[in-house]
Formats: sequence, C-alpha cells, structure tokens
Amino acid sequence: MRKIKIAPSIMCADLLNLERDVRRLEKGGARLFHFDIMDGTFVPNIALGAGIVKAVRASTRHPLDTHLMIIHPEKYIRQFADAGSDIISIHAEATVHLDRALQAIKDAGARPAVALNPSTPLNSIRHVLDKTEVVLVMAVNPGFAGQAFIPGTVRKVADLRKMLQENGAERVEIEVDGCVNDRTIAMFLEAGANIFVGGTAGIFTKEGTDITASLSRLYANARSSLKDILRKGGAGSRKWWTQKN
Ligand code: S6P
Ligand code: MG
Repeated sequence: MRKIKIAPSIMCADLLNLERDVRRLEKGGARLFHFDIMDGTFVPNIALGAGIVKAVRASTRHPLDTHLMIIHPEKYIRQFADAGSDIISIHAEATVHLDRALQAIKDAGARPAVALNPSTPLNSIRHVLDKTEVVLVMAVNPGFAGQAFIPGTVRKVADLRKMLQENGAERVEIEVDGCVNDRTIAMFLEAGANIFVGGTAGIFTKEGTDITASLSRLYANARSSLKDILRKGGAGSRKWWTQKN
C-alpha cells in the first residue's frame, strides 16, 4: 500500500538545536527529511550544503530527500549522494543534460527525482519519465519558505498524474513543495500527489511551536482527507494507492 509521506523541511528547523528537532519530528511521524540546497543563482537565496545532510545522516536512519536548487547540479550529485542523500532532485530548468544528470544520480546510488518550477511545463520531462522515480512539483517559486501558494499547481499535479498513467509510469511518486498545510494537502492528494514537504505553513508555523504535535496533526488530517477522497474514488484512483511502490 502506498503511503502519504510528509518530509519536514530542515531549512525551517532550529539549526542550533537540529538534533533535538529531528527527534521531535520523528516523534511526530517524520520518516523522510527534506533539505533545500540553494546557490544564490538558480534561486535568489543561499541555503544549506552537503555538511548538514551528512550531519543529519549520522543522526537518523530515515531517508533524506535533497532538493538541489542550483545550476549545473551534475557537478554536485556525487557529493550529496556521498553525504547520505537517498533521493536527489534536480531542476529540469537547471541543466541542459537532464537525462544524463538523472542517470548520474542513479549511478551515485540515490533515487533520481526531477523538480519543476511552477511555470515549467510538464512536457519538459515527458521523455525522462523512465529515468525518474519522483517528480517534485513546486507550489511556490523556489527560494524561500513562507510564500503564498500558487493555485494553478493543483491542476498541474492532476495533469502530471494523468501523464504518468498514459506513459506507463504510474510507479513515479509526485512530491509537492511549498505552502503545504491541511487545506493544500487535501487538494494535492486529490490531484494524485503522495509526498509533501512541510515548512512554515504546516509544521514550523511560529516560533516555539510544538513541531511534534503540528506534524502529527498534519499527518492525521492528511490521512483523513485521503480516506474521504478514496471513498469518492478520486486521487488517481484507489488502485494507485493500494499498489506497492
Ligand atoms: C522553497 C523550498 C522549500 C521550503 C518549503 C517551506 O524554495 O524548496 O522546500 O523549504 O517550501 O515550506 P513553506 O510551508 O514555508 O512554504
Ligand atoms: Mg524544497
């Protein structure tokens, strides 16, 4: 049975008390952690690096999901795989050799994922679906936490789920990143996504917030939304959710 996965965004955690936050998030149900790597060129901000991936790797047995918002990602794939990333996503807009870069992720021993900015059409990945295990759909323009959600991205996820079905690539998971909260999770589940990055909208809602409680609440509400959707026969069909990954 496929599962809803909520990956807390490490960029939004308390970096001075990261190990404590990792423990608190695990207690709230975290089984995947998300790392935002920003180069100040592909996105107008600089954040995190392989060192923090390595540090968290030593502190948890759960998979690590590294989102490279950098140009020429192929140069750094090996470094992030060696640091302990289990999933590495590269932006389709950031490389002119997408197929080769996805293959390089696989060769480095990680799960290849391709990320799309809100305005990038799905057609740009149609020919690499056999090389990707996850498609990460940005629901905000990448670069910062705490931004407003772009509603057109729900339709994009629904179109993507359809495109995956039509191309015999149903096994591909859809990840949504940006402004994930109870309301948007319900919409994206219905559209056919199953991995969600939790940042300031859903987990780290304000300073001092109880992140164990907010993550477990987000999970509980997501599971109950999925039940309702499946009862109505939505979410890329019941069959998709009941298959093994
Ligand atoms: C944004 C980045 C994201 C953020 C996350 C924050 O460029 O890729 O992973 O960390 O979106 O979530 P929120 O709820 O603050 O939008
Ligand atoms: Mg991200």
